[in-house]
Amino acid sequence: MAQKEITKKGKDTTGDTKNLNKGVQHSNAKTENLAPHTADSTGEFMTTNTGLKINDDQNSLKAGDRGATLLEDFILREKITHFDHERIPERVVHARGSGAHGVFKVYESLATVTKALFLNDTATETPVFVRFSTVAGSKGSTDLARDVRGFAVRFYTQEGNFDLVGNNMPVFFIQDAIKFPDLIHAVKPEPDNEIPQAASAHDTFWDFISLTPESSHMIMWAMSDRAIPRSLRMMEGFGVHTFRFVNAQGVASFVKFHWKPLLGIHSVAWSEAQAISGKDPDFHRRDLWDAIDSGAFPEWELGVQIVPEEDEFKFEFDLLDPTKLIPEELVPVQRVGKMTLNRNPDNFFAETEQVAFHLGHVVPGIDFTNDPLLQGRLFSYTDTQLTRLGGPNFQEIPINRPVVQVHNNQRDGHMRQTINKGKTSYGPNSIGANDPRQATAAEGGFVTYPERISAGKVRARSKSFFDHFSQARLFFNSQSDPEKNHITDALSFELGKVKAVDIRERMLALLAQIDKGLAAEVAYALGLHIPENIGEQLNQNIPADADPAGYASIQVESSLLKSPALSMADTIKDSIKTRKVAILAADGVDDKSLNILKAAVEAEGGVVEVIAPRLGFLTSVNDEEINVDESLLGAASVLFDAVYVPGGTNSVATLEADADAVHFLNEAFKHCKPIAADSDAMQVLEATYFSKKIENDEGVIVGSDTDALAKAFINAIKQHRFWEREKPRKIPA
Ligand code: HDE
Repeated sequence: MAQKEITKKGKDTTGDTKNLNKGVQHSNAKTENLAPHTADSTGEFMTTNTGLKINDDQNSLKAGDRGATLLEDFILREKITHFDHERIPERVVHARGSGAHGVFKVYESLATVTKALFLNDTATETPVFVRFSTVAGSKGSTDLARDVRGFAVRFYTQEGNFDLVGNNMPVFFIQDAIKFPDLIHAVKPEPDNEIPQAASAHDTFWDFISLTPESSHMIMWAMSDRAIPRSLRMMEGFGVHTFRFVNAQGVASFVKFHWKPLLGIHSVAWSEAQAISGKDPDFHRRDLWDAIDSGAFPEWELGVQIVPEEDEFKFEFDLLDPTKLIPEELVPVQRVGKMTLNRNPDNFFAETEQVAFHLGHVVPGIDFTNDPLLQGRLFSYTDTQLTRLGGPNFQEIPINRPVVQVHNNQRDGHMRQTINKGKTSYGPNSIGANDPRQATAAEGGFVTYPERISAGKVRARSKSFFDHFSQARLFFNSQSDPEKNHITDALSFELGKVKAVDIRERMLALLAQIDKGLAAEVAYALGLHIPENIGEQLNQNIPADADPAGYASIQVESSLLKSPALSMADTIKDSIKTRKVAILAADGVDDKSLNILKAAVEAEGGVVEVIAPRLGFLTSVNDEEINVDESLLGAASVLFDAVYVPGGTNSVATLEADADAVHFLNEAFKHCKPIAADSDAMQVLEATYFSKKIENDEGVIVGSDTDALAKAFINAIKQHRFWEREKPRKIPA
């Protein structure tokens, strides 16, 4: 697809100025496909929905200027009626989301394993639309809830839409779709009082989890820092289920999908997440929007783990079990292509809200497995859109339309858009020459992989799904010490909010099955003891219908003790692109040191904001005017990745005496962020509680040579956080 570059002003080379937000953008098959459905009112007259020009949209039609209002006023009625029906039901899960457009390109042909054309042709740039989401909260809830993140990608391929509807964690809470409504009812706000919003820290969630040992592995992920990402751009994505690739010869293999962020995987601290939720509940949405708007396009590499069909039973776990991952040390992740998000939506509702993903949207070369969670999802996604989008024609909404033509004998229904010509809407037919016709596999028709199945009908769980703890333990053992501490703290926080002591105790028994040390630390925080005879306790407490096989205490040891790929401590740390740096300053600031550091950070792709006691301009020691981006009143350290204090006698004296400036630094220190200061600004650091520790503290850099200081500071920002600072475990702010 030829690329048309569009300039900052939103003009492309053909002079079309419609519907483009800022930033350099590219046209592709999907932007062209959306174009006829977009509208731009710039310079246009206002009209009714029938196209009648409106003369007065501010006053209703009245009998005399003091009323009453006349029923005749069709303009008033149309405007109010449309408004009355503006809302549609939010998604039952993943209600809160943020979307973006982009493109995907495969590095090398994957034809040996899949015939999917978009994975075969290195010249094809496939348009994508991505929606990231939290799971439990409502549409207006905070971005920083401790939660799983949805990571749904639609590829608009030349063979139809392919949706990879994944999460930022590679496993799931349950093994069978029939339990999904129970899981979601348990995590959503409690039904009597609708409390709490966007939080799992309450009785019904942990009641369900404590009775559902298969959730152990996912609980380790959900209580880890993965659940509080620094940015949607800094999360991994996973297809979760094992899918199937099929090549042109009909040979199948198993595949797990991954997304690897090129900025690395980073998180925030839990106390920081809670503060961000108050300071900027749209933190992730804004961060994604701003990055794309400024041209810092987020990128991920698509990864695949491929398992030949004959190796299906080679593993200690069942490939069909969605509570298990394939450790990367056993089957390496091959990076096969790159996705770049390069355009913000024009309209949130029309695109991000109305997009309807479905993992049943596949293309030839990609097929399903019998994972019982996957199988249930195949039903749910279309079904839910019928209520959410109001009928069976939701595929005709512009964001959902494929870039290829749609022809079939489906007709009518609410809000039908397509005007189908001809007399026939059935097949076989002779009147219409039997069109539209079916395609053979050679013509690109989708042919289901002919997997052999021979079995009796049963309502049962395979015994190969009964090991619930080995990978939970593998995950925990693979974490760095700070990551382990965060899991302990998260569990202590969450279970601390649970009122029923028996639920807390049952959770301790479950945790003890994963790691006794972890269970002991959480028990200490809760002021409880781990129940004795753990296995028996579990079996006694878990009702037979929750654990029909009595397998709650089955222990299997993974032969792999550690998987470094599971720890965020091992992520790439080579860039400060889009990281936000605060410079604290006041009148009399040394503009030289401020400007040198600012330029150095910006040269590496970082974003700098000057924060001062008041908005407007600062006057530097050399009488230079410096623009202030935020006042100390409006800013907060939790919205930044790092902080710098330049010199300048008056500036330093003002900041030292400003409680908000000192708090800013204390909080940045508490959240283990890099802090830099000019030697002349030592006074400000001395006003903080951490000043005594400066000498030994990694990530706190003081110096008078600004060039050298900037270099060290940039290296520190690349590290993201200095979690070791938490060793004493209690840092005030
Ligand atoms: Fe979903 N899920 N899910 N899910 N899911 C929905 O579909 C469902 C599951 C995921 O940004 C719903 O359009 C069932 C796993 C994402 O629009 C609904 C089961 C994974 C999104 C639904 C699961 C996901 C959804 C609600 C168990 C990771 C948001 C609105 C069998 C692999 C997509 C909608 C977007 C949304 C059902 C489990 C990911 C109700 C029944 C596992 C990212 O259909």
